[in-house]
Amino acid sequence: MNITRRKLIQGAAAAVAATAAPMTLVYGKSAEFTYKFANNVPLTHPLNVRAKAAADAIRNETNGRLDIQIFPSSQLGSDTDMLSQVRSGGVEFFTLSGLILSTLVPAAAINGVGFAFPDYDAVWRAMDGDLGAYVRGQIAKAKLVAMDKIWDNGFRQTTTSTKPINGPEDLRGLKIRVPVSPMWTSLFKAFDAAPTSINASEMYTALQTKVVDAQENPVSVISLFKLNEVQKFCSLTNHMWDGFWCLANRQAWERLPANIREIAAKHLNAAAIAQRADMATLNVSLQREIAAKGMVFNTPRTDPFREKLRKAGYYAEWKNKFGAEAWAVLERSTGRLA
Ligand code: X2X
Repeated sequence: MNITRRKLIQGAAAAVAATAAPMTLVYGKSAEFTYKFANNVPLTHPLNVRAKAAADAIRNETNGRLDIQIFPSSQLGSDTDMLSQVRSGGVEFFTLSGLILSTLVPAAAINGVGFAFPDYDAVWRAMDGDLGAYVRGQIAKAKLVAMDKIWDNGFRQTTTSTKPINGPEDLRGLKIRVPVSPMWTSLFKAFDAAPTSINASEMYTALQTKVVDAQENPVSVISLFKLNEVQKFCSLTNHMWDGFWCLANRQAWERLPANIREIAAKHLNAAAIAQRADMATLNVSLQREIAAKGMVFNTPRTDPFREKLRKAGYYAEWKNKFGAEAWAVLERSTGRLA
């Protein structure tokens, strides 16, 4: 290493030490509980912006006793890895799509049933109501704690490098990346597509190297992961709504004194509510932004997709898997599906 480079690195280390110093001065001691908060989205995503604000508020209100550090962008591993870590306690907090969580807690995929929710009003009524309570109860049985308020990922749209999707027949044979979850695989198989399960951390490369030609995600993720650089068309299929449960390792959660737990839950839930509002604004502005950069948008009618799913036996299959009771809770917010 040459001198200049070494100096630069030493300088950078000193700068980090200098910015870290005030915290030590304010609280006079290091935190009693230092917890990791991991997730798969970039630092720029409202989930991380609001999680960071919540961590600051929690540190403040607990007089520095609980220090939550954010690890964005799958820095600690893929979703599959991070799920193992939050179960073992290697990570204390992890925000994860309910559909991916369903590999451990099958009921957690229920909000992802294709074309179930017509709009956000119906989503929040369900997720802040009976359906969310039912899923959190199932999560608790897996020895994880889910905070009351689920964070928004969004209504998912379909992008391709090849052609717009105008109807279900355009999905036939399409090589599409989906996250790792039977709910996604089953949905796209019902459309006769060729889904491949790939973690979010590998998504950009898989599209760039043409391992797959398509993927599906909310506009916010498409833009913040820069997928518009490797995808041309975005069809607003709105085929499912997906959210992030804020999960805590149960032992780590219960190790916290009750008053600290209360402060943490209060700020994390408030952050989720604020994040939902951020997402509503962002989805509109980001669509405009990536359209200006050349992404081509279209809006197909949803009825033919739903009809195809019905004919393929998709709804009947999932009703059977989730059970009549859970399905009835879902249909209370969505109307009749199967
Ligand atoms: O992996 C994805 O596609 C993402 C970012 O939407 C989820 O976390 C489910």
